[in-house]
Amino acid sequence: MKLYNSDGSPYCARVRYFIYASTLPIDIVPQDFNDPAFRKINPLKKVPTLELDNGEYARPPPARRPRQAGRQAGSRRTARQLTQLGETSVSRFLPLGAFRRIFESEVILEWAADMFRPPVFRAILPADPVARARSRFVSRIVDLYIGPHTPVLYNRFPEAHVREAVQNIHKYLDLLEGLGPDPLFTPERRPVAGDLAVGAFLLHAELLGQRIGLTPFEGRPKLRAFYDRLLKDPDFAKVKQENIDAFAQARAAAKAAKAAKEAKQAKL
Ligand SMILES: N[C@@H](CCC(=O)N[C@@H](CS)C(=O)NCC(=O)O)C(=O)O
Repeated sequence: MKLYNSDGSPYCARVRYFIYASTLPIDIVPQDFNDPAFRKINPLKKVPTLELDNGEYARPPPARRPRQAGRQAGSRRTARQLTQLGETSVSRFLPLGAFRRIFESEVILEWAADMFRPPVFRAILPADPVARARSRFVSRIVDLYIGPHTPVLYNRFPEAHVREAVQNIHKYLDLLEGLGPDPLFTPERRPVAGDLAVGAFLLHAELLGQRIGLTPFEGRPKLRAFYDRLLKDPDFAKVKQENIDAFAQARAAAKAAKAAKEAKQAKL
C-alpha cells in the first residue's frame, strides 16, 4: 500500500501517526498536491490519499463465537463459515477498481480500523459507543468548522478576512475546551482519531499562528494539558518534527525563489 503524503499537511499528520503506530508496510511517498497530474490519482487533488494493493491484504477472520446451546442446526452460521466469510472480504477477491484509492484522512483511518485489528493497526476509535461518537464529533468539529478557516495559517489574505477566520477558529477552540469534565484523552490510553484531529491542528496553530494572532492555548488550560500529553507520545513527536522540517524546507524554497526572481529583475 502507498500513502501519497505531504509532511507539512495536518491531515497527512493524522494518517502518518497511525501508520507509525501500526505494523503495516505502507510506503509513504511525497506528493506535490499542486501538481495538476495528481488529479488523476485523486479527483479532489488532495493529500492524504491511500492507494491499496489489489487483494494482498485480507481482512482478519472474525473472532470465533462459541456455539449457543439449544440453537437449531443450520439456523445461524458456524464459526467456520463466519471465518470463511471474513476471508472472502472485498479486498481479497473483488478487483478494487474504482475503490483502489481511499481519500480523506478520517475515511482512510476508519477504513484501516475496519480492515485491521490491533496490534497490526492500533485501535483508532474507543470501544465504548459514546466515547466513539465523541471522537467522531471532535474530528468533525476540526474538519467542518475549523479546517475551512485554516488557509489563513499558510497564505496571506486581507486583514479583515484573517480577523474573521481567527475569530471563528477561536470560537471552536473554546467549544473544544469546554467539552466537558473529561479530558479529550487520558494519559492511560493512547490517542484516538478525534484526539489526533485536534492535535494536528494545534501543532500547526502553535507553529504558524503567531503571525495572525491565533493563540490556541491562551485561556485554555485543558487544551494546553492535552497537547503537552500528546507531545510525550513518540509517534506524535515524530510527526511534529516532520512538520517543522517541512515548514523550514518550504520557507527556504520560497526564499530561494524570491532571490532568483530579484536577481532576474536586476539583470533586466
Ligand atoms: N478533508 C481532507 C483535507 C485534505 C487537504 O485539504 N489537504 C491539503 C493539504 S493540507 C491538500 O491536499 N490541498 C490541495 C488542494 O486542495 O488542492 C482530509 O481530511 O483529508
